[in-house]
Amino acid sequence: MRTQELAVVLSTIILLGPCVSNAQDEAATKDVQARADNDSRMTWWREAKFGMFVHWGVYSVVGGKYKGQDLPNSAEWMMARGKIPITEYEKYAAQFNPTKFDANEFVGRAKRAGMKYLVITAKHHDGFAMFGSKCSDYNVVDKTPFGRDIMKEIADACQKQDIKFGFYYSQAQDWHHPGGFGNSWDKTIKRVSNDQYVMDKAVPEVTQLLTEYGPIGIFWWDTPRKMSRKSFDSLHSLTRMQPHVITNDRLGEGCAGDYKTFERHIPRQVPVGKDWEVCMPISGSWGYKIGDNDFKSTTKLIRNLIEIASMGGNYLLNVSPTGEGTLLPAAVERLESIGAWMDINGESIYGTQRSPIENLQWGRCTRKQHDGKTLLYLHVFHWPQDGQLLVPGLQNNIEHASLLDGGVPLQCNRTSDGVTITLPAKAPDPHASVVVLKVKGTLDVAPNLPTVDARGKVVLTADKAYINNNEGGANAGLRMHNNIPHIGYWLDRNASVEWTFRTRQPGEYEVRAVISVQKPKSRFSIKLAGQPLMVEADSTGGYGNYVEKNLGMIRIDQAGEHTLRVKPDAAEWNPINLRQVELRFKKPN
Ligand code: H79
Repeated sequence: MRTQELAVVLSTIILLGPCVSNAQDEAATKDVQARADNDSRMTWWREAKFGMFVHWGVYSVVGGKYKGQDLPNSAEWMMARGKIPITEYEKYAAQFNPTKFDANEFVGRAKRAGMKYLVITAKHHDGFAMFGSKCSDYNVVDKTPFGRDIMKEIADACQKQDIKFGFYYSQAQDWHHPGGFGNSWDKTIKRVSNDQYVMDKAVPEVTQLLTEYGPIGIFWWDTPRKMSRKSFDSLHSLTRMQPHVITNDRLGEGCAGDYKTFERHIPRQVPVGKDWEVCMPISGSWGYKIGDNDFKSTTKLIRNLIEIASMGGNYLLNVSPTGEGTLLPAAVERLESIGAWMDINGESIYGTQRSPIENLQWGRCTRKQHDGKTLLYLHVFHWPQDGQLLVPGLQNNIEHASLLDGGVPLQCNRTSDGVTITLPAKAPDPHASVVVLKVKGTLDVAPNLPTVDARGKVVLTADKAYINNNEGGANAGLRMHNNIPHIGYWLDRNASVEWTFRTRQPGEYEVRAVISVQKPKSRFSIKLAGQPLMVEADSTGGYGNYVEKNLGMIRIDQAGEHTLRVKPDAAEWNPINLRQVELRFKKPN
């Protein structure tokens, strides 16, 4: 390798972190500089907490209706759901004329709602570019009567209003290009390779988006597919053009990006020590869909934001402009109401961290460290009838307690159960009322991690597992059988499952699992601190037949936090159902 090439590879590893091979990945993780880069890149994002997602495209013209008929599911998928031929779908572009669109007004709505960033569909799976693409005339400037570069207008408006700006880009699926993934219905396509598509369209478009639209805060890839290594690498290296751009985890398999993406749902378990974001439509569909009245209530939206913040994540809330370029009143009203709540209570969201105080009966808690003190924001959803609010398990001295709205001081008492705060009779806010506690020192509450007990045992149950699974759909998920949770429907051999736990006892542990296997056998690995334990499990006689199995021994070198991961062996995987993994201490090292 020539020195110049080596330099490029090295700088790629340092700037982009963990998307290369495993060995390089680990090298990058060890690299303090790389971590510092990630931290400096992520600072604004961690502070921001709340962003606007926008799905807008030519599907918005007909609001998901094809030949006057409703199609099921999200409107931006209508081309696939309706098996609409390319030539027919192109006609929507000819009708796209959102004359009521005003970028400044639009961005202003995000700003007033308290959102700090905006991510918009530059190109969705349908392949239509919402910007003046230079490599394909299938774009808003060349193919619509509107003829304006919408991405440019929104990018500029964001810059002006101090909103961080990001692109959504469907890099693998493209139902219009003959080399894009996903279009199986239009038989008139004369296929070319996917590499060809990436080279001819995705790479030039992404390059353009990263060079002609000012500073880009986020590049939001979607739906990774099996593209070639070469294509993957060429797309991956592009984000280097803007070293501060943050990426999500959906460029391709094994590419963690800067943060994890959860779609539509708030996860029950979140990864420890990683950044993550929940994206969710404000109604049922991502793209504007006629008749979609499935708007979440303002209370629900505010509580979602709080719940996500209390677990350490960001909330990317999607809105759906119509073919006219405006939002429905139902969306506008909700954004306004969220904004009104944020004006008063934003301090309890922005820049907060995951709170170790979990499983509260009355609501959620977020946390901030400040000047050697801890601020706890207690978000009360269910106002106590007796006026007594218990923060269970909190053992610190409280310096000050007050309502965030208006600053009314509150009395609080420490008891053996925790801290009890005396509240006024009536909740100040119908959605969530915030009590601020100023606590001396750092918190005396440990986060709720499973821990190896005095007998040397820890049981990691399915409901406590964090499931690595980007896309929902036909992947591993939490299910129930006989009222016992298991990870099942594990069709995706790239999906893995992990638990972070704690131990004070280094040593050799026996690994046991409660599983069921349908097919003759299945192979997977148990990985903890670098040394995988390969497991071959024979059929247990069906998915309904669970057995407890001894899977072998594994070594833990030091006390502290560890992550155990169960990962399919790609070559010999057959879906298993997994109820739990158990570790039993056998002997010291
Ligand atoms: O852009 C939004 C979705 O269109 C996109 N990601 C978010 C942010 C997305 N693409 N694929 N998926 C999400 C997951 C796949 C869902 C599917 Fe289906 C289930 C594809 C086919 C069945 C839902 C139902 C979508 C179309 C029909």
